[in-house]
Amino acid sequence: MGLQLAYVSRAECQARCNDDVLGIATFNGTPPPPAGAVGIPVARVNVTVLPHEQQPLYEVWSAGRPGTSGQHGRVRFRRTEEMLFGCIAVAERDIEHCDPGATETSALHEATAQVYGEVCATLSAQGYPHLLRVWNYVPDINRDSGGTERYRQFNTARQRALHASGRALSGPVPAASALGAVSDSPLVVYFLAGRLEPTFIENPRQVSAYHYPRQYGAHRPVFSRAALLRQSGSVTLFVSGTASIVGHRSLHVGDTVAQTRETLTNIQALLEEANRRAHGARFGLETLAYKVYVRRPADLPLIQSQLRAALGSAAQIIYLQADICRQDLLVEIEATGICALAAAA
Ligand code: 3EB
Repeated sequence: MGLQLAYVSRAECQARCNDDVLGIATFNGTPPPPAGAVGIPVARVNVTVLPHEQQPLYEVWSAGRPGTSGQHGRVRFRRTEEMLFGCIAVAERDIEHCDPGATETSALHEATAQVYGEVCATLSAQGYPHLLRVWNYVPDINRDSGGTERYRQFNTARQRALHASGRALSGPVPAASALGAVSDSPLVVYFLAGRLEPTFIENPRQVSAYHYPRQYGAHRPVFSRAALLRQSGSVTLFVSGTASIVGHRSLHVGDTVAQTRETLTNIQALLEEANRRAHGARFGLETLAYKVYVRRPADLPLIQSQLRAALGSAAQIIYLQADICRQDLLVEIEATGICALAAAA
């Protein structure tokens, strides 16, 4: 059995905590003690789970075989022969404290540079050169500071840090999500990396993010729309955070239902593209696991009813409240599909 993903409660997470777990992300949760005990990396993401009365959620990645844990700089990781899960958190507060005279770049810029520098250093030291999937949680992502939106500061620093580590800035770049986190929380990044190069997929309905025109920022966001990973027994599709963007423009400004539908149309188009290159695997909308980011909690029922209608009741879906990296976007959806292959494959 290969890579597996589950979104579960704390109790369920503890029940699943064994050697096979590669890494965990918690959303408004405290880390489960068994994970800490055996050195499983836990990314603590400071975003609210929806609906509000809902318990904390745990995103659990398992490898199907025992892993080995380690740490490189501030990156905590766990790896198998095929892949590595890692996470890092850096607080801007600590940066300001260390370097109060920094004027040329913001604390967020510096935190992002440190995070990406350490992630890339970890991957070269451990020998997992291919970043597959990255999750970025940036506190106050839409706030302006020094005349520039913080998401744009993050993009500038991410691009420079990847460049400084000798990495591509377009083409073979990881699938990703970048969302807001609660004010004053640290910048939290977690990721999956592999030994073998995945297939990166772009969306025929969208301009590649790494080719966005300059109106969205001086430095482009470095991510692919999806990554397709072939392993011994399975093919995994990592779908990046996807929103109501067609071409490079945000569509249906102010209309949550229409944005949700457009986002699903985008994911469907991406799936068709992925299926053409999926080495015999087949992905369908109803077979993915979804993480849905909702800007305004009051929109939850509208979004839920659209998704239930489109995906059926069996699909695994969790909802989080988060700011999305364009002010005019109200919903963003990421997804993961894991397709078992016949033993001969
Ligand atoms: C978009 O399509 C919406 O900066 O890493 C989605 C996924 C988005 C990843 C990132 C941003 C990122 O442009 C925003």
